[in-house]
Amino acid sequence: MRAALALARRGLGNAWPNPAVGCVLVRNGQVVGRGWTQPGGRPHAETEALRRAGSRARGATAYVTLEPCSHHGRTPPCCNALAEAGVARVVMAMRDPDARVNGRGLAMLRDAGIVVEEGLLEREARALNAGFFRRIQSGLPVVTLKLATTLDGRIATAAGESRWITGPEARREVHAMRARHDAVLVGSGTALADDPDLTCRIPGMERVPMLRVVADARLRTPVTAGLVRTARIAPTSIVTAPGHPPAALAPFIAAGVEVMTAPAAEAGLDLAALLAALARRGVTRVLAEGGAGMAAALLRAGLVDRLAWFHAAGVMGAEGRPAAEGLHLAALAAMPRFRRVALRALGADVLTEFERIEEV
Ligand code: AOF
Ligand code: ZN
Repeated sequence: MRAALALARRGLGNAWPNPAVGCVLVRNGQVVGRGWTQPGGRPHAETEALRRAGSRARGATAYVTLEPCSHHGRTPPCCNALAEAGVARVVMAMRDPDARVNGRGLAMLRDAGIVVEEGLLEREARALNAGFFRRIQSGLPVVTLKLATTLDGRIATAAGESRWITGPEARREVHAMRARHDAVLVGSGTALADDPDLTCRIPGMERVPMLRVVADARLRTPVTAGLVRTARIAPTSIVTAPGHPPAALAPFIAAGVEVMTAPAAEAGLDLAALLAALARRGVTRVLAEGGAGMAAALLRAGLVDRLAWFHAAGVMGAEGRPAAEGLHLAALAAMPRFRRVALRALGADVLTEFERIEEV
């Protein structure tokens, strides 16, 4: 199951709207097939593993990180495929909460005479596809907020200079992080100031299904921005407030940008509504990359599930621009708090990862 989880991880950031599933087929103590959910969500992991195993799947045990599907989608259910291949036993980490499956897969396998066990490494499997489960259960994706700051939490000098605060190792890690997410989100201020690319440029890790999303209530993004000009190569969505005249949207649509709307809020857009719109589009994992207004708004709304904070060993002082602006804390008790889950040195920088502490 650990091997199946490692395979599943390969699908993070490109299996959406489907969960990233892994499958290992074992016969007589030997691995005879391995598979994971393919880009765009099909073929499923089990199909891939069975294809590789061929006739060696007969009598094998399938270790799957999620309950095999029982519904007819673009292809017949994985349960049928497992039964037809003669798989003798299926060990699944957990059930699939998708309403079309949710226990039906398990029943189908048992009806076919297959021995079924569930719950092996369930916690790990749940964490791996937290985004998919969140989308199914509450119509939102999970959100990682990425920040790259000085030791005193600054993201740019007073003059706006920010390239580069962190070194090449940290920046490469940001690219890898993008590849593991379904969508990368920035505010229009960042799109204007940095003209970022927001792709993963690590060879072999480019992710075509990844969405680049600009939250832009006032439609300030210039049509000449890189994100707009490259929209046909790497998909770009602009989420804006309703009510802009069609003529204002037309140049973006003509450039291949997907224009979505979300209700406006005091400063910008209602980010919960924006995230819900992305979830309806199939997005399960969002990497928010700034700027300071977006970071504060996400934190204030309690929408940050995970923090990825890169610290460069430098100091800018209070004149530098802060990482989160507009948090408006009423009291210390209201401060968003996180639990550290990982700590790593990257060149001269440090990456600390945190998880939200759920209120009890
Ligand atoms: C599996 N193995 O690798 C994945 C599964 O749209 P479809 O037909 O591809 O079905 C999508 C649903 O299948 C998805 O919502 C989830 O319940 C399940 N994903 N199932 O047996 C896989 N990715
Ligand atoms: Zn399936």
